Amino acid sequence: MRRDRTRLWVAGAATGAAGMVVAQATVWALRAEIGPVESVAAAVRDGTPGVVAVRLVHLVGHLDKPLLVGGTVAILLAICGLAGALSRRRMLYADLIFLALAAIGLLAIQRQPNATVASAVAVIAGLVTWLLVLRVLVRPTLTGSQSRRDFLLRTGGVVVGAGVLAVAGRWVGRGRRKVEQARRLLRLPVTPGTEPPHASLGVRGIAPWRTPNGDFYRIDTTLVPPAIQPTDWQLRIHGMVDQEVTVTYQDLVGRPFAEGWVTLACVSNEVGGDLIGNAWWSGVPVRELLAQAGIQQGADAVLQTSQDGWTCGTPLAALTDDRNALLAVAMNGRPLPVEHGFPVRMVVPGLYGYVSATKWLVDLEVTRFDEIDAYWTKRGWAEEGPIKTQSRIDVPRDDAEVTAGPLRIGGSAWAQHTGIERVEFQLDGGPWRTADLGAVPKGARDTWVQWTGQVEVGAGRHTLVVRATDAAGRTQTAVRSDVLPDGATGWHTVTFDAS
Ligand SMILES: Nc1nc2c(c(=O)[nH]1)N[C@H]1C(S)=C(S)[C@@H](COP(=O)(O)O)O[C@H]1N2
Ligand SMILES: [Mo]
Repeated sequence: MRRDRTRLWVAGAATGAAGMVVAQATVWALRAEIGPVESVAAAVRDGTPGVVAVRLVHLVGHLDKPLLVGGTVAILLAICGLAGALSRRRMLYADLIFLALAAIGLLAIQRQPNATVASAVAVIAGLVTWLLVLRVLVRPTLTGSQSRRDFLLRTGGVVVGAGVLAVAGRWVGRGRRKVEQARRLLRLPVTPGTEPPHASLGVRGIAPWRTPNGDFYRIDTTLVPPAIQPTDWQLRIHGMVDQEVTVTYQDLVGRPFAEGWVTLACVSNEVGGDLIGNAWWSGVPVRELLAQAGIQQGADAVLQTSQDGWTCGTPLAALTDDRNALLAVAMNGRPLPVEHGFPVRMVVPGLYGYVSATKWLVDLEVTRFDEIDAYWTKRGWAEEGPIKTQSRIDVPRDDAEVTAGPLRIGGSAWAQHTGIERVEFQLDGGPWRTADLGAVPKGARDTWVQWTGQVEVGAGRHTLVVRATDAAGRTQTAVRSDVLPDGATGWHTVTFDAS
């Protein structure tokens, strides 16, 4: 009896481990950036009261990450052990625990900005593993006479199987190595871009003015980012044109380049959100290629298609006017990272990514809006997606605890392709005050701008609001609207405590 009970706990924990390994193997195989275990650990971290977290970090120093993940895994294993034990009463109880854990995993993933469908697929793979493996491990114990040898064999088999899968997952992910290699060996006629003086105000906690490639937000529908060799890449331009044009990578990088600072933003960026980044992009102005093809009367749109079949419709005018919409091959002076569209993507100043920023771009069809139905517009998002003017408070963070007295505040504001004229902030419903603005490149209107200000805060709870006015004199609306169908509006507000 006691022996059976122990076996059920062990079987539950082994099942738990197998599911987590399968989930992680899926993350590796699909090259997802973040998996369920990490996401749950992050949720635990964010859910830990600030004081406790700070204390912990001070106690354990840079060991906080492994401890956090290790601790989370240990707790999960214990819960899985409990599921094993409960399976004696009813298998359903165990299944419900696994379902609940999977639901927590999905919720945790969903709050990670760099999570993709692949992260969710990993949860499902883990859940299926849990449901199946538990049955394999506990059935014999539950139905009575099981030898110690049989129990050890089954449990051992599951552990070994999971290990093999983990190795296989990493190996499959490595299949993309060759493209990474080709990418590293490329020498492109690009410059790294120099951040203009005073673009960064040097306030701790404000997102850096230039977003490093590794920190740049990533949004796409792909499970596995397409791995395209530059030598295999071609772009076809067709539709309402005088003559079809096909360009190879070599042909493209042999043309005159243009470079510039452009801040990309996602339409699903909530007010105050971080689905936005600023980079120095290098490539060939797409209008040159469109001109070469010869655009016919009546066209007003370009349907862009990526190698994995994602599509978006872009106003023809935005690709042909003087804003330098680019067939970009480099980001911050480096060949595009695979996740950001290697070898070629589109970058159009002023438009949300979902209507313009096609990664792994392979096809441009000159057409009319009334003849196309692109990926996101089919799903209820607006046909046209100009980026809305927004401002964000980066310091203090929402719910922060600060020292009473003078407080430096700041953040970023953007009105791509119009430019920011003014940023104002308001503390505790008092008068609006004008913020100091960082510099932007000369004549540029396509990047965000940093803002900062100084306030005096007494002990207690405070509310800080920010709003921006664009170069055309339009102040962003206070009316809160959802990201669907064409981008969020409203003033970013944070509350914090001073003591
Ligand atoms: N091929 C492809 N390109 C795509 C997408 C996609 O799903 N597939 N998503 C778009 C969206 S919604 C955004 S916001 C930007 C994000 O670009 P990033 O991942 O480089 O930040 O890419 C755009 N380009
Ligand atoms: Mo997006």
